[in-house]
Amino acid sequence: MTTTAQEAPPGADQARQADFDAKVAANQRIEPRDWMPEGYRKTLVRQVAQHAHSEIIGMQPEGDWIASAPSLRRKAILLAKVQDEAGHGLYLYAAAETLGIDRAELTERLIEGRQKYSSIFNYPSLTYADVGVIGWLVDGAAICNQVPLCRTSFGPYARAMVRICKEESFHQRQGYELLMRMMEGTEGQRAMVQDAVDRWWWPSLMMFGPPDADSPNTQQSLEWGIKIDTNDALRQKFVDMTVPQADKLGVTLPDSELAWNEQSGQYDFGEPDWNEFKQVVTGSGPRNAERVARRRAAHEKGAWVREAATAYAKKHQNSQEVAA
Ligand code: FAQ
Repeated sequence: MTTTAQEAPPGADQARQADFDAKVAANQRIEPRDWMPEGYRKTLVRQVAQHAHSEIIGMQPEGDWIASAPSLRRKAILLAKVQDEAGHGLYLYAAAETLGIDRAELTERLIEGRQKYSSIFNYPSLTYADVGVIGWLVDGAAICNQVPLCRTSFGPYARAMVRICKEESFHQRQGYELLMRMMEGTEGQRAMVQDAVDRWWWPSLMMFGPPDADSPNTQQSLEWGIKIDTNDALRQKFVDMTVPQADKLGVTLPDSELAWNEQSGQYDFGEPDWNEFKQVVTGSGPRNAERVARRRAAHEKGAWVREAATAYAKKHQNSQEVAA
């Protein structure tokens, strides 16, 4: 039997699989042109797309405050942060495109509710203190989750993460600095900060995903080197990092079970409301409908820009062909 150029010779799949496994075991990067198992590709498309969508939808809760930021300085900082988030979304869509899926298709999946984005962005930002708390807690959780992903096995995703993490770290500091200033202010400002912390603490813990025992993807993703740590391990790391920061800030974290455990050398903490998490992830959170509707409206409003850019690119290509 002969084989065509497209067909792999017998045994080739096992050889490719062995090569892939060896690269992952040696912590080498898998690159877009390398052979990869279909499940690996699909898992990455799901995770990277969900991550990209989160950055883009994540522009909304803070973006709501750009027009009413309390000073020119705060407005400039917030504008820069929200623009960074757009940039993160674009790096991540570009990383997903190297897996053979178009950004336009991923956007369709998002606005049709076929793909998820982070649960955290389905909560409202009610006061300006929320801007600080999103920077401190939400970006703080994002950093805990994403620093290990700089070592994820898929090259384009890992490289995007390096740049994103640098910017997230600035984001977290700006949030903490804003809260420090508010805590030095009036009684009313301190109460605003505490109220925002009370509302965002538990949703921030949910960002890390379901408990390991209920996480269908973790085991396989760890084996493929897509994930480096489990959801629970990262949640614990976040709590241990954040409690001393809360003390320094002078706020109380809304968890009566939070206590230092001498034996484990970590903080014990309470269980998030996983029923609420399920509701939010399946589309029934406080702001799901509004977030997706706004993204859809922005996409429809931008149709003429995409059409014009495509027409321009085509014209440019045609004139180059004529000149050649
Ligand atoms: N929200 O089996 P697992 C940011 C889904 S970026 C919604 O544990 P996995 C920056 C999960 O997709 C924030 N869905 O899943 C910023 C899966 O769905 P399926 C985003 C969630 O993938 C800051 C199902 O549940 N970061 O914040 C969530 O192994 C400030 C089962 O879960 C990333 O995306 C959730 N929280 O682990 C921007 C980081 N958790 O299978 C603006 C990269 C789980 O039904 C302002 N992603 N699900 O389709 C990851 O590390 C992982 O995907 C996890 C979930 C850890 C999120």
